[in-house]
Amino acid sequence: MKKTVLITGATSGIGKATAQIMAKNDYKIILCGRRKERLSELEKELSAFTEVYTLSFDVRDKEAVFENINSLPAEFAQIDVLINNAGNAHGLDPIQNGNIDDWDAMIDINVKGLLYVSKAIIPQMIERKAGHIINIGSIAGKEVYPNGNVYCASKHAVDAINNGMRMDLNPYGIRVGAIHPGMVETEFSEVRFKGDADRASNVYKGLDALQAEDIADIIHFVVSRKYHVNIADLIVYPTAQASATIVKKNI
Ligand code: NDP
Ligand code: 8X3
Repeated sequence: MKKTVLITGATSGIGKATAQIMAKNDYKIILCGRRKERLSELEKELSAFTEVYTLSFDVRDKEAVFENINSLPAEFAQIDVLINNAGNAHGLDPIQNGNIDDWDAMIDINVKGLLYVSKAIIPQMIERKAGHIINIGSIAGKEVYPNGNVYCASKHAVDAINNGMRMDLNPYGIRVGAIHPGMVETEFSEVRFKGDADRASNVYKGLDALQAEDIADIIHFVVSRKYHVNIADLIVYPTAQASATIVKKNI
């Protein structure tokens, strides 16, 4: 029987690429995100390969999270794999200049949103004593870099939640693991710099950054291991990057 995977943040970047690879590998897909038009475009594309369902909600809105996940039709109601991917950085400023709305967004989306979605899905995994949760962290959850302050804090929280989840769900045979990418060329920097496309593209200039498909490929690898194999924590850099602040650029 086909397994069902729910992906948050499937409208772009890592989430979208993950949906594409999982659809081609015989998983049923639930695509989540706020941008409805992108959800329906991707639904159309992926329906050539598998069954697809879309849910449009903001992960910050806890009622909407529960309502949407509880509204899934029977054919999609059993979620075998949850990919907690929705998230972004908002701003890159020293703490003393930080924008409080940016702080709220990062804590509310990257941390609380991930918790709400998990809370809505974990009970059914506990009942079945099976399931797989993949949390998309970041190297920002393993180290702190200048001006990264609150984004780094949000991803350190994801790292802690990932480890805590794995411990608490261990009695139920549920797999839990995190993937922590370095620089991936997606819309991430455009969001971080509030639509400043030049500043965003500069981040990836002069190096072979990771592409969303590289991380999607790894997510597929992690999910498709034999069930007794749980990849718990994985850091993935582009070869040109050695840490958040050490990047070899040819410019
Ligand atoms: P993108 O900006 O391309 O994608 C972010 C996704 O998150 C979008 O699909 C967006 O959908 C969704 N999202 C954002 N806010 C919300 C919200 N409030 N409610 C629901 N969905 C939301 O970035 P990436 O693909 O790069 O980012 C995916 C994950 O990877 C994030 O958690 C990010 O922190 C992490 N990451 C990224 C790295 C990078 O260098 N790119 C490196 C390390 C980690 P929509 O706007 O339609 O709601
Ligand atoms: C995204 C990578 O280096 O901007 O999480 O924190 S970084």
